[in-house]
Amino acid sequence: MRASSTSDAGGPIDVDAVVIGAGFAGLYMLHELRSRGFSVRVLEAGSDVGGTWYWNRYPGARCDIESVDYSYSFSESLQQEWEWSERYPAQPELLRYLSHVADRFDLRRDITFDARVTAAHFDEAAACWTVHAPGLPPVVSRFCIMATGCLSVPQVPELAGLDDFQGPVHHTGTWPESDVDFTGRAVGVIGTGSSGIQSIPVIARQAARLTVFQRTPNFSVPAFNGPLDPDEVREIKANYSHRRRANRASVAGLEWAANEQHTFDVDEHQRRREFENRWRRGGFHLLGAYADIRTDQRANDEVAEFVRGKIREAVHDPATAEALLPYEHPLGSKRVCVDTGYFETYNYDHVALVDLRKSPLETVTARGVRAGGVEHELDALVLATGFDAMTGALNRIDVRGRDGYELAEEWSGGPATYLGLGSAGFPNMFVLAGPGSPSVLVNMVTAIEQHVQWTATCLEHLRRNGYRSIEATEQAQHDWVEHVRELAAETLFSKAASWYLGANVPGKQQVFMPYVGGLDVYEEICEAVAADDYRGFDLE
Ligand code: N01
Repeated sequence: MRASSTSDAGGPIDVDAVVIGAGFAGLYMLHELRSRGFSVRVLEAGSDVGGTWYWNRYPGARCDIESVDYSYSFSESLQQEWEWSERYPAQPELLRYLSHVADRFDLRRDITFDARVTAAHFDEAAACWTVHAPGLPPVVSRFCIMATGCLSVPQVPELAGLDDFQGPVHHTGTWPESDVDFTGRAVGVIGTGSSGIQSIPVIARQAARLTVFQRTPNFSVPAFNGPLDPDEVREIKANYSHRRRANRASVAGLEWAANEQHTFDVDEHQRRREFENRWRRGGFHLLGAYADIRTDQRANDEVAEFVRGKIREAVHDPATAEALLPYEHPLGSKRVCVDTGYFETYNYDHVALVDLRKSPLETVTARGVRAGGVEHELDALVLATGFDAMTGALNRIDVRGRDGYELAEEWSGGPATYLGLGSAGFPNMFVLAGPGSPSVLVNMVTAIEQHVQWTATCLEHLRRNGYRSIEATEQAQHDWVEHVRELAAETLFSKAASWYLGANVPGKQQVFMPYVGGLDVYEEICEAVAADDYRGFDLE
């Protein structure tokens, strides 16, 4: 294979594969391809590695999956030597981890930072991609691998008057690197998804006054985060490969002791005990209480009411508690938030909740936010308003495949992929852990490792057999898109106006994007496709 080459005169960089993004997916893709003898260039918009964990520096940013699972398994020595300090890793620790990985595997020499890719065009005659980032030489490569992330394009709502606000406005997804100090300030937070729910308790500790503008109440469960117990870590490390294999062979990319019983197989007393036990374990364990929580509305109502009871217990003022109770969507149909002291924050005198359903947001003014006829005076505004998820980053790149196909145009009715990995009309392009794959519904790092390994093995197969290109067939893609849609329709996911559907972005086609069938089943399908000479792909 070709060695990576750059022209001093600014001519193209010529490699076997270009990878867009240097987060969890891009870093491992680079390492895996390099170790299999491919030359690679990674283009990263940020000034350092980290992806999601580079940009999301907002106060309280933390992963909702446990550190010992939300980490790479591909290197036994890496997983043995790295010491996590807490059960749920905070953003700075995750960034240190990814930086360590980049150094340990000497990845930085093949990464160009501050390289925001604007275009990727396929040349059919040469069977090569040319990838452009302003101010940098183009990269020409046989394969183009999108490691662009699912939550990397912040969604800033079109709020009347936003430009008139005189204080600083920060979106949680593009938080400044320098410290933002809210001491003595009146701060407003718009949005109560995971980012809002994580940042609100931390901002409340600093701000003189905090006003939360809530449009839709959300389900949140406590993390019960804390330092990791060294004995527990020793035990995990002694059997790490076993744990990782179990994660990989599970529905969610992490083993969480899912109960196979159904909600009404047991009486109310037993049900309550099961919910309580899982609540006390913290995080997503509650979702595994019964097998029908995500498919049966009555079953879901039981666990949802249990969580609403916990909210009533946590919040002292009954009217505020009432306003915080989620009824609009089934539990788990939007990403359940995992918090530390979120609901209790509303017990502080300096924290106020504005229920936008009763007091609609009218306009941002120079001095604050007016909602329901009341102007709330603010010194700073935080937008925890989410992302143009899953397709946002890809659709913002001018991706052109065979015969002038434009990706944004082809996907205007929703992402069209085969296995989430390839797209008809876009030969030699791979998408890592994006739409059409388990992706955001499972432990992302496990999903990424599966995709990276499949893709690297596929590239080796092409090299070994002298193929120049691989492309999903229209038929295989059509069948897969239909399959992904049908599976989602059997669940309660379709009952929420969530970002999984694209419902949070005005004008975006609403199509349920991730594959709900589970990582275990999904990997079996991917392996069967590869074993059957890449069934559903054209190889030339
Ligand atoms: O974004 P969201 P997020 N006026 O879209 C509100 C992952 N994540 O950044 O529900 C008023 O969930 C909107 O209201 P509504 C995780 O997968 C993980 O919080 O549309 N409000 C909602 O309350 C997560 O699911 C971690 O009515 C407006 C909020 O803004 C995903 O990222 C941490 C509005 C957006 O919630 C996204 O989470 C953080 C408007 N015009 C994120 N527009 C962890 O690992 C939007 N909203 C823990």
